Amino acid sequence: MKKPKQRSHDNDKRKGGETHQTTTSGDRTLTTNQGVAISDNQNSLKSGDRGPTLLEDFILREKITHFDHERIPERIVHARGSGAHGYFQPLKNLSRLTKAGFLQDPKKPTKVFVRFSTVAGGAGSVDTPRDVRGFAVKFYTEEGNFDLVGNNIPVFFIQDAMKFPDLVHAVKMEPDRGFPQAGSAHDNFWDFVSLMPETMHMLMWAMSDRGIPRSLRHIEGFGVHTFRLVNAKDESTFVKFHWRPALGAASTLWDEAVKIAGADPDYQRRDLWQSIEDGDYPEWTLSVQAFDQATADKLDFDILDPTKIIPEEVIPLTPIGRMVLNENPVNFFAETEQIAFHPGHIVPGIDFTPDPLLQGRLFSYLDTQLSRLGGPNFHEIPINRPVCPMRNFQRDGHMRMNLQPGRVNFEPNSLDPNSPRENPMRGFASFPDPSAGPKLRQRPESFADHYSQARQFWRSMTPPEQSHIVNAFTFELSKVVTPAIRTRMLGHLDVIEPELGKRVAAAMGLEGQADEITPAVKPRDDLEPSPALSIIAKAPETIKGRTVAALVTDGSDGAAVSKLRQALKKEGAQLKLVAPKVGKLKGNGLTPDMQLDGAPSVLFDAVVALPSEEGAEALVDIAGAIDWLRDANGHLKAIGFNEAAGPMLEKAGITPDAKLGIVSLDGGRGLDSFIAAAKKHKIWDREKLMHPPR
Ligand code: HDD
Repeated sequence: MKKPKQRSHDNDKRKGGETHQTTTSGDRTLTTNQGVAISDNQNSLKSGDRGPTLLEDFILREKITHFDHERIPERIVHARGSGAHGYFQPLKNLSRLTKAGFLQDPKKPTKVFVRFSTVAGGAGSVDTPRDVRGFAVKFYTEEGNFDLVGNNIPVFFIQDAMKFPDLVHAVKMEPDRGFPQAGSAHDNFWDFVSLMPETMHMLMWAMSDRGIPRSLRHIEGFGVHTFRLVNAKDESTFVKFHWRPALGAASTLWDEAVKIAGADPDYQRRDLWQSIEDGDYPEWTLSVQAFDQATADKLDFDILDPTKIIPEEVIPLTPIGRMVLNENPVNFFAETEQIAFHPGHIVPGIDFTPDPLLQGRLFSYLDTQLSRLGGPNFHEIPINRPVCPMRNFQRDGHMRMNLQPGRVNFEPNSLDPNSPRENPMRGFASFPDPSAGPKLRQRPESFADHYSQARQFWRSMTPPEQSHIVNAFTFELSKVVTPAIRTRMLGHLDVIEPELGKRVAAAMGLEGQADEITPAVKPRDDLEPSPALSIIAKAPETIKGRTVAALVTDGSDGAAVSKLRQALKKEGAQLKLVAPKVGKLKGNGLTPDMQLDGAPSVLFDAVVALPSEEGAEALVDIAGAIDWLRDANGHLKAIGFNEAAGPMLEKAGITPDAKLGIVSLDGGRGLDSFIAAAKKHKIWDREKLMHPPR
């Protein structure tokens, strides 16, 4: 059921656009930016109809000048992103933990805008590279904007902001050749990380299935750093923030991700957009791991170290709120591109810790907006404006929009008793963090263990997930051409877990060639695996929000199609019809949604082949149709079929086996068992047969 639409900046956006047109002439006449009505938008002003264009043509010059400046610098990282509006609602009153106003009343929603992103690629890069996903949420609270600028991985590559430019230079395209785009499989990245043991834990996450999520609706999100919540009594509690998707986390396979990149470079942006258009709103629960100083002191790592997690089994998650994304942007540039996130945008009741990575971020984000958005007034762009009053004595600068009346632009003043004043009662007061010490450039000893949690991550994975990690390292390191980088990295993998190192070395044909790496701190062998880190172990059996495709032809059984459609709808999934031609089919009146060449099976979660006998006879000779099934099989998807599809399956090398999710729909319970198989998302037992672990 569609929820009532809530949106931020309604007035700004809609009225802004319309005022311009209606006040000009009350009609829809096209005008210049100065409001002058335009009589001809097709031809420039020339001297004679074949003559040279006149410099006088102020309309042409205004239009072209504006066009020439349409792009702004893309984000140095996280350039490729997709956003949506929505709302956040606390699950209960959280005054025990925090005085933040938006976390008090479970009946009161707060508007949000979320931007998801990949990190390495440019703004026009594809959606499905192996990469970290950014998960940035702006809460428009009545006490100011709060930005939770996180990722879909709970740890970071580095421990100190000083290394961030090096990390980003290393991962992005190499500066001489301008490639690879949106990919970490190159020498620069692996050279850097193999010289920085603190990256090992995050590398395990990035090489795991987390790096290739099924969709943005299927990612978890993390605030990464330890933050503080502060209540009205000024008591502080440490927290780690976690987002959990209502649909559960899910991933693609690497071969699938690679093929999706070609089939639909906008796969994840389109999925987010379409699900919101369909009223199937993406939803997450916000949870915290809350703990006090005494608990922090007992942990075997430093809570200020952003390369460490606190396993959920040690400190469980407490759900505190729910976020629903229910409205697409009106304009991609104005909203998704111009939104400016900053971890320093916080509100009373939330505070920082001295995590050295967070501390550096507190400088970087404000600074980057100055060059990206052109000046210090980006907070006046509608998507960035707080919903609460905003008043101070900051003045002027590029693109100042607000009219600031009066002669008084300073404080203290006696000239205007109504001008803004500081407010010790309500104003933001930093928690008096007691940490201090001598001035030095030094990493604390408590940050020195770089391998124990990487090992714990490996041991927390199911066997298929471990195989995927082996394959990902093998792929990436095989793309590296400098032998010394490969063997150095193999040395690290040996330290993380000898089995991992051996398997990757064997897969690369480099057995026994790993460098000897001596860790600063011997990795622990006694950390309990954390099942919560595995996507597969906790995957819900559901097809809610998923898309199933049926391959149909002229003469396909229309009744079977509508039965399938109904059954999927009941489960919250949808059916797309794929056919050799896009026009209405003969003999059944079905209208295909997509044509076969533009709808490879990688774009769907499960597939069904329902051709007529004649249709199947024609398709059996079409490579695209056979690949459609072959890929679905290789990508471990549930496959349903009718009797007519038999020869196609045979040609694709697929043996029907209901236990492996290859199910005939002809029998009485065929449809039920197909849906049961599709709910598994991937049939992992099939993987062992098709892609034996390396
Ligand atoms: Fe960052 C953007 C997340 C460390 C500097 N970062 C950016 C975005 C996300 C993150 C999600 C995109 C926001 C958007 O959609 O506009 N960054 C993280 C996380 C980090 C992290 C989870 C570690 C825990 N970042 C980090 C460091 C620095 C930066 C250490 C610099 C010292 N990040 C930036 C930036 C960006 C950015 C250069 C680029 C565009 C922007 O800020 O607005 O300032």
